[in-house]
Amino acid sequence: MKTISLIGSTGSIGVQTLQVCKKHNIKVKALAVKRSVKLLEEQAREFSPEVVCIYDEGLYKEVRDRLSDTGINVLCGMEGLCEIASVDADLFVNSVVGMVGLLPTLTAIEHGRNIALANKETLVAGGHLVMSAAERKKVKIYPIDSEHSAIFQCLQGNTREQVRKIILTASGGPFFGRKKPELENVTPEQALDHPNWSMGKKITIDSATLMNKGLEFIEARWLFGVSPENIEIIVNRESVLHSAVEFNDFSVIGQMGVPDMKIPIQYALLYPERFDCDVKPLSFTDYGTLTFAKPDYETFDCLSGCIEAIRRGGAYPCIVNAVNEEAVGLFLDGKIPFLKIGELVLDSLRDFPQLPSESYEDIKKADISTREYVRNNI
Ligand code: MN3
Repeated sequence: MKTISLIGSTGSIGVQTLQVCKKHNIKVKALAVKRSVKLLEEQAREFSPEVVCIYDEGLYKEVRDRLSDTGINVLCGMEGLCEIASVDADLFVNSVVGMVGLLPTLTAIEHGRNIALANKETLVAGGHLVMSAAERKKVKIYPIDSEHSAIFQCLQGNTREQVRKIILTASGGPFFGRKKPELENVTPEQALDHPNWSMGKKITIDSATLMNKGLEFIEARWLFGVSPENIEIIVNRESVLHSAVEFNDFSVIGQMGVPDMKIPIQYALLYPERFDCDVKPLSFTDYGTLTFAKPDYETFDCLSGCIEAIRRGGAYPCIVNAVNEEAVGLFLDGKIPFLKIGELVLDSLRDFPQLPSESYEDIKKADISTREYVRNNI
């Protein structure tokens, strides 16, 4: 029986991961959540892991009391997350949101655990650290993000040397086709209304600003070892083509399916097997037409900011990510307008010198000083 440990189990990806585990009889050995005590208890009782972790240390006692009759070991904080990451399981599934996922990823690698990765900030902030550690420890990283799962699937049976370019698809988000003047008064409610995918709040805002595609661009650069010049972003409005690879002979292989995260989650969990999945089959004739377009780099500053950040390398991807995490929080709290998110991202590229990025401590420092910068600049 295959076993996993999972952090971020009450988020959108986490909940679907557990559904896939249930369907395919995968044993869940460990679970971690940020602060959803009630859901954690329900999941713990349903899946009977050996250990759970509540990231918010203030809720530790409550979780311990709720689970006192179960014999389940309860941990808390970053230390707890890292312990979950090192649990002896076939796969460590990282589906937390944000920079908080980086240290657990690095810890799992040090313990030789293969990883199913949904936490894109891990590769954005510390891609060079993660990939070199994974290579050293011979750890495999299976992408859960639908685009990267698509690319990973297209690469099966081919070598990296045969790849000419990666074609990363974007839905375009809820504001596709609009220009800056039409985005000035966007409210959190409007930005949270995504046409194709249902996701958590942070990633939904990131999809509206196209920051999400910028983060995925950086993620693709690290996961597949391609230079930024060899990644092209195209908009597929229907989110049916999930990404594609162009090979040396100009043959293009793409992966398609209905927009449902269960497919990439299941592929990462069961790789290389393909079994029945609880999604609708893709019907081309229901769609009739698939439309493609270039992204609007002038309007969506977050996207151009991310591409500039990975071209410069070093700590810049970490910096733009931290700016964005802070800015999204401020936008959701009604403290800054929508367009200010992208403005702050571009400002940070102008204002920050290159910072050291050789170690986790360097990255953490860059992350902290960037967050301070955002708070001082609004
Ligand atoms: Mn994606």
